[in-house]
Amino acid sequence: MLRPIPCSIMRGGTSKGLYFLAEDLPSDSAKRDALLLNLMGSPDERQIDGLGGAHPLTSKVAIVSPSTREDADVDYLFLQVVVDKAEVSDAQNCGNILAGVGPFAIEQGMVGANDDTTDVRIHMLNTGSNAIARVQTPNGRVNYAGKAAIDGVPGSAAPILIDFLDVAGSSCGALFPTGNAQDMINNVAVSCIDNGMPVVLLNAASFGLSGAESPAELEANLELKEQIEAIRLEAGKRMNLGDVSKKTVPKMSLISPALHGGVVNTRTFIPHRVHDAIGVLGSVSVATACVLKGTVACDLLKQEFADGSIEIAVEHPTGQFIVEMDVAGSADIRQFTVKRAALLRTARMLMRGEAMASIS
Ligand code: NQM
Repeated sequence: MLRPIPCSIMRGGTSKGLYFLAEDLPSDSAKRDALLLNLMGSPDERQIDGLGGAHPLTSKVAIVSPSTREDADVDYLFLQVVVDKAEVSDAQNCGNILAGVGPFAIEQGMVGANDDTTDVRIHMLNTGSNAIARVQTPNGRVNYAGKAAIDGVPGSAAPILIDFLDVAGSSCGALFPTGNAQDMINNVAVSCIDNGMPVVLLNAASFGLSGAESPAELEANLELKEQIEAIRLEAGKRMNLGDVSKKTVPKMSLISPALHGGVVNTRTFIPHRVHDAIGVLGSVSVATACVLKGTVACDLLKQEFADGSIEIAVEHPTGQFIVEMDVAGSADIRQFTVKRAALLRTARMLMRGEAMASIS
């Protein structure tokens, strides 16, 4: 028997996922995860018997509920459904899927819409941090059409402005969880940083790469993948994440000099496939490393940044990601604070209805 579950499918930024109200899913996490695996069609590389798109970027879930907190309207739990394994992970957050949470919450009547724009205050349960998403709501209805273009998505759509307020160290306990701007792991210089997403930055040149290789080329390089995974497993321990063999963090960003007028160029393992662009919070972490002394990014860029409001263009395989940050203190990792990180995303409601689960 098939069991209907109310569900929306949305594109959030450069990712796509299933959006649910928490009340429509089992409260027991083992039962919930079994249901999500079934709906997505995992484990199966093609996810042929489910709604997943056969890639980590299209095998994502947002679970939204009213918040009990004074400083938030809704709570958002992100779950990564692994494509080819029977695994569902809450160990990471996702800023792209976050872009759909504001519109979803308004569409579901959880947040009342204003006449022009509506700010949705979102508490991100994976990391215990907050974001504010500004959604366009002319005449009190969510508007998806508009002129904002983001690299990695064809066409344009209505802008959703997202402010992150307190994401530094939200997964690892500190912005630089190893206590250093730079460490050596397996004879490779790395910077381990968490400004909303745990990321290990590595210089592409350390692996004999230019940094301009395509995701497909990098994924086909098995020796490189093995080296990067070995560094990741050790970095995970040093970043207070424990055994990360079954976790999708930390992400591994290969950096190289910018090619198209940006600040830095990236290729990011998330962590086993290579991102076609770069994650939202992932790019906030990379951008932060760029402005701080002693990181592998700083060594590579040889560029100084001042206090105040700065914009960092992070290049990726399909374009650029602009991160705006209000920073204070100095470029020393011990005296530096990010007061706010802001960025632009778009989202689109693709389907609203019932997903049919083939387990009870
Ligand atoms: O870093 C992919 C994505 C992400 C995560 C990943 C993200 C973020 O693009 O906030 O958005 O790194 O797994 O959806």
